[in-house]
Amino acid sequence: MVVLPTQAMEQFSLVKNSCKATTLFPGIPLIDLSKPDSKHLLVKACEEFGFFKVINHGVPTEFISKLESEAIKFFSLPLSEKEKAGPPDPFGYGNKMIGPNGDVGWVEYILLTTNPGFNYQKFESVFGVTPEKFQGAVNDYISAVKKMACSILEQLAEGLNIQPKTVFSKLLMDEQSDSVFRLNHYPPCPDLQELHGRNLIGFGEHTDPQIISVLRSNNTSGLQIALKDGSWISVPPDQNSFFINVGDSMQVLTNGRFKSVRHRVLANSSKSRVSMIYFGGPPLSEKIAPLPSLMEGEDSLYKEFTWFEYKKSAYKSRLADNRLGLFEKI
Ligand code: GA4
Repeated sequence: MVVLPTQAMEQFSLVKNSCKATTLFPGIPLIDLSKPDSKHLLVKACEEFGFFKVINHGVPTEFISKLESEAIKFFSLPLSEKEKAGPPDPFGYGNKMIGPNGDVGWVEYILLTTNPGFNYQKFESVFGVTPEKFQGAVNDYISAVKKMACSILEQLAEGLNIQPKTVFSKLLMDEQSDSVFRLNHYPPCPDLQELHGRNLIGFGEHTDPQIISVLRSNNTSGLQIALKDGSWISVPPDQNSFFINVGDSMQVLTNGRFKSVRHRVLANSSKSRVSMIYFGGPPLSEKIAPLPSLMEGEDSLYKEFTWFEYKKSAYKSRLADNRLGLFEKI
């Protein structure tokens, strides 16, 4: 067994083992998107957890497995090769360092923008002269997942009784939508036994700044979400389903009715975890403010801001910060 020197372990965050990654929580809302009553269940899940799992999602299995195998191929390359596709500034390959402000995790990743004109040149040296296979797998996957995200957003608008039903989905459908895509690889950490009842952080606790995030992972556990009382629960992995997170912008659009969920990933001692996440965001110039039809005489809980302003401020923050705090009215 390779034993990491204590010094090397010290740069990573450890958390008390109050909730083992292996003690899985059975109560995550499960929503069948093919059922006619799903809109009400979606609203309830966004209010209670800001998190839920969907089945009968319509994303072809072939797109998922193609992208997963491309991702595994990439992450299996020698570090020196992968680094040719880095650093993530903000797009590209990253290893252990997350964001620009000193966060670290037991993770390596690829961050991409979903903009149609994105230049895959950085990946050329890694995938050969033509990175088309990787690019094709990413594009097929993103289009299918975006379609599902938009259908969920339309059902949410219907469930909330707001019109038009495209109020949320049009933000992702816009050509200028500022959405991001992330492939994460959490290598197994064999030395976890040495941590005396503590867990090693793969990806530190945070909320997602965007509107909605769509996550799919292989069958390795690690993802945890925080409940309203602040306790952490482990999400049972399910490689055939998608997990949906409410993001900060959605919390604002609904004036706090939907909660942006705090989540994190713990490292696993024996299994490697691979996840793929689509973060659906609005155009940079979009004003993010509670929808008037949801206010019913209430005051807005937030100062008005554009997505550009929120993003700028997010990139100055640490992962665990409460980014919406700066925009709350007192
Ligand atoms: C969290 C959600 C997405 O993974 C991400 C992350 C981004 C990054 O990894 O570059 C951020 C983080 C995320 C929020 C605060 C800033 C920016 C790291 C960080 C410390 C891609 C995103 O959009 O915001």
